[in-house]
Amino acid sequence: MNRLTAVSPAPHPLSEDDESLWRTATEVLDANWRTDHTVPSGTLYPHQWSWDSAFISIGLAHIAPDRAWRDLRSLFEAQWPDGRVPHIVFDLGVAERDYFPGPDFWDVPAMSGRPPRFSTGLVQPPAHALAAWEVYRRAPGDASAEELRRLYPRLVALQDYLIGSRGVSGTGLASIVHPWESGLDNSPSWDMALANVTADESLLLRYERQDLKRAAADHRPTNDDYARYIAIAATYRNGGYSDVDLVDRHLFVVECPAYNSLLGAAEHALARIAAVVGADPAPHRERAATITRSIVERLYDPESGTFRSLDLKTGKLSTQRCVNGLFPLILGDLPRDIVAQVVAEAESARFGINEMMPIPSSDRTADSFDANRYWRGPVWINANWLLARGLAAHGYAGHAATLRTAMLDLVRRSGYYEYFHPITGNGIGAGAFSWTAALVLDMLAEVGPRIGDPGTTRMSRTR
Ligand code: 2M8
Repeated sequence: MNRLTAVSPAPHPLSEDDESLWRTATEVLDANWRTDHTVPSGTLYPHQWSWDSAFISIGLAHIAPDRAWRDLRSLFEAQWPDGRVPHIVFDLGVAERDYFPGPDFWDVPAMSGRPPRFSTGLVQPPAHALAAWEVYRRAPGDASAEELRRLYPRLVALQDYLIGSRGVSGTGLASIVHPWESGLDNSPSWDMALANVTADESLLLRYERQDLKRAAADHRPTNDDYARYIAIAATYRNGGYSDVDLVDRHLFVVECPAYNSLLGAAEHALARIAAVVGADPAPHRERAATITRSIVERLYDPESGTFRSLDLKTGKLSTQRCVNGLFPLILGDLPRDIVAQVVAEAESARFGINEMMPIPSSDRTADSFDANRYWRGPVWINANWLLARGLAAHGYAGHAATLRTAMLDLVRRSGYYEYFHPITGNGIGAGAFSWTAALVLDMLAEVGPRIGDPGTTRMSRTR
């Protein structure tokens, strides 16, 4: 495997502590590089994951732009003819027993020159257009412009798939058909919809969980939830991954505010990319405006001043307040009065922006809050990095800086963990986790207190 021969320097002088953080983050990404992509973790996640690659590429742009583009390219080489970009691209050299559900479970047919079983049939949050734009801004030049030109039609095809085939409500929003598609897999945001899915735990006798061999059971989803995940995935697979009549035929069909915020952010990014590659930005701007409008009309609950997920099978908004409800902050065109409500929610005791700890994945005061179990309470760096960007873009530079300080302190103290205990700050899940390292690099590279106001200020590079 290629190794980065030397650690690329930060774009500006760092303190001794930060210099060491920069070096160790680089080492994590280097160790997790596999020929043409980065794995999220060498132990728990030995394949390529879709939205992980987006965050990872943003960090790689600072130290190895060629790898950043290669990572994104590898992922999009696995794009299906219908435009979907799979949530996992399998490394067929990795043994089936090393990750469940692996290639045999998903049983995807050969397509686009790919061998059978090369991926799952699910998608993940469309963070890639945003990532491609951010990589380009961090590593500008002809080579990056050429990469953007190559990726642009593929990024558009992904949006077309999500807004078309997954646009069940016809409002410009995309539905997810599995909690894994949200990336916030085990969030309480899905509890109401999952309660209507019956699954027999005996499924877990047929299909053996591998995650519990590598992570503590009380940090991972319960068997009950896992059986439901398997049942939902098997239904989609048995239907040939068809998106026809989803609401009637499928067990889980939900509109998520985080997913759709990234869908909208992708259109904003595509408008900028279009301007570079000589395409028309106007349709992207129109789509972005529609998505923001629909998120507000459909997923905002004015009484609580929060965004929730919407179960399309029952027509009900989830009652749970989770970090996905804060994600619309990443939309620059979110109406100001609603921004203020979401910021109030982020400041409240439920999420509590403060210098000691980044924002937890779920409402600290709710019965469903679980400080250890993933996406039900712990702190995740990718969510906080996105929220910090959104806060900065809406003029809350102080909050953005507070989050940035809290994230860097947490990682300095505990290491590059997958997620963190929201009270003690202890690392949980996989160590040496790629997107944590990548986003630390990005935060260290940033000049001044702002976290990447999209489209305006950014670091000045001296390298
Ligand atoms: C987690 O999800 C995978 C399934 O996709 C798992 O639990 O096995 C989530 O945190 C997801 O957001 C992430 O992309 C993935 C790999 O880091 O792990």
